[in-house]
Amino acid sequence: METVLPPGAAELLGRARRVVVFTGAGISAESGVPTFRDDLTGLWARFDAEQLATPEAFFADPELVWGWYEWRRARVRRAQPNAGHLAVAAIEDLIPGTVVITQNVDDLHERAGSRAPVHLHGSLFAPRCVTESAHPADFPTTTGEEVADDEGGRIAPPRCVRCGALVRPGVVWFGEALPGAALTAAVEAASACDVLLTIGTSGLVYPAAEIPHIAAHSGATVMQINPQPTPLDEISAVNLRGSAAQILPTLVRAAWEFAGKP
Ligand code: BJW
Repeated sequence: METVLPPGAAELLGRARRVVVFTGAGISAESGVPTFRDDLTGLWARFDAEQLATPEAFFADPELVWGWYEWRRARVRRAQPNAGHLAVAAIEDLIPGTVVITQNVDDLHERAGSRAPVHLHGSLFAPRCVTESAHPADFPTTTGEEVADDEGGRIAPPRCVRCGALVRPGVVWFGEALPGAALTAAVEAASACDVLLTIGTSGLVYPAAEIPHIAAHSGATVMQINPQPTPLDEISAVNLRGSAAQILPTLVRAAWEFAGKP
C-alpha cells in the first residue's frame, strides 16, 4: 500500500536544523528481531521478557538467562538492517549533526550506516564481568553459533578470565541505572533539538521514555511512527500510523526533495 504523508510532515523534517531520532524495538521488527513485548518462544515461552531482563533472574538462573541472550545475539547476527534503519542513516546524511538515540541492544543502526547511535540500554555485543562493571569481560569466546538454530537452550555463562566471576550481558536490566554518558548525551540532544522523531517504541520504559517529553517541553516538534497508539501520542504533533520500514523511507525521500537534494 502506498504511504500518504500528512501535509507538512516532510517539510517539518526537511526544514529542521537539529534532529533527534529516538528508536525502539519496532524499528527492528521488520528485520525479524522480536520486540520486547512479543510473546517469547521455546524454552522461554513461560516467561515474560520483563521477568528475564533483571539482575534477579540472572543470578537465580544464569544458564536460563545467558542462553536467552545468546539465542537473541545469534538472531541479531543473522538479521539485516531494513529500510527503516537505512532511512535513519539517510536523515543523518541530510541533516548533519542528527543524533540517533536507541533503546535497542542490537547493532542494526550501525550496520545501516548510522554514525554513532547512543545506546541507552547497552548492547548484546558488549558482555562484561559481573564484579567489575568497568572492565569489559575477557572471556573464552562463545560466539552464539551453537544456538543459531531456532530452539535455543540453557547455556552456562563464561567466566571472566581476569577474576573468575560470571560474565553477564552488557545490557541495562530493570532496576539498573542507564549508562551515565549515554543518558546525558540523550538529554542534551533532546533539550536542544527542533524535531524529534520517535519510531517503534511503546514509550513505557523509563527513564528512556522521558526523552521525547524533554524534547516536547523544550519546544521541539515530536513526530511519531508506530502502528499502535502509545502514551507518546499526546505529545506528538504528527502521528504516522504504520510500520517504520514502510513510512520512514517515504518521509525521508520527501524531506530530501523538500530540501532540494533529491
Ligand atoms: C513498530 C513496528 C514496526 C511494532 N514499525 N513500530 C517511572 C515510572 C514507572 C516505572 C519506572 C519509572 N522510572 C523507572 C521505572 C522502572 C523501570 C520501568 O520503566 N518500568 C516500566 C516497565 C514501568 N525502569 C527501570 O528499571 C530502568 N532503570 C531505572 O529506572 O533505574 C533507576 C536507578 C537509578 C540509579 C541507580 C540504580 C537504579 C531501567 C530500564 C531498562 C530497560 N531495559 C530493557 C531490556 C534491555 C535488555 C534486553 O533487551 O533484554 O530495554 S526493557 C525493554 O524495554 C528494552 C527496551 O529497550 C525497552 C523499551 O522497549 P521498546 O523499545 O519501546 O519496545 P516495546 O516492545 O515495548 O515496543 C515496541 C513498539 O514497536 C510497540 O509500540 C509496537 O507497536 C511498535 N512496533 N512493529 C514501527 N514495524
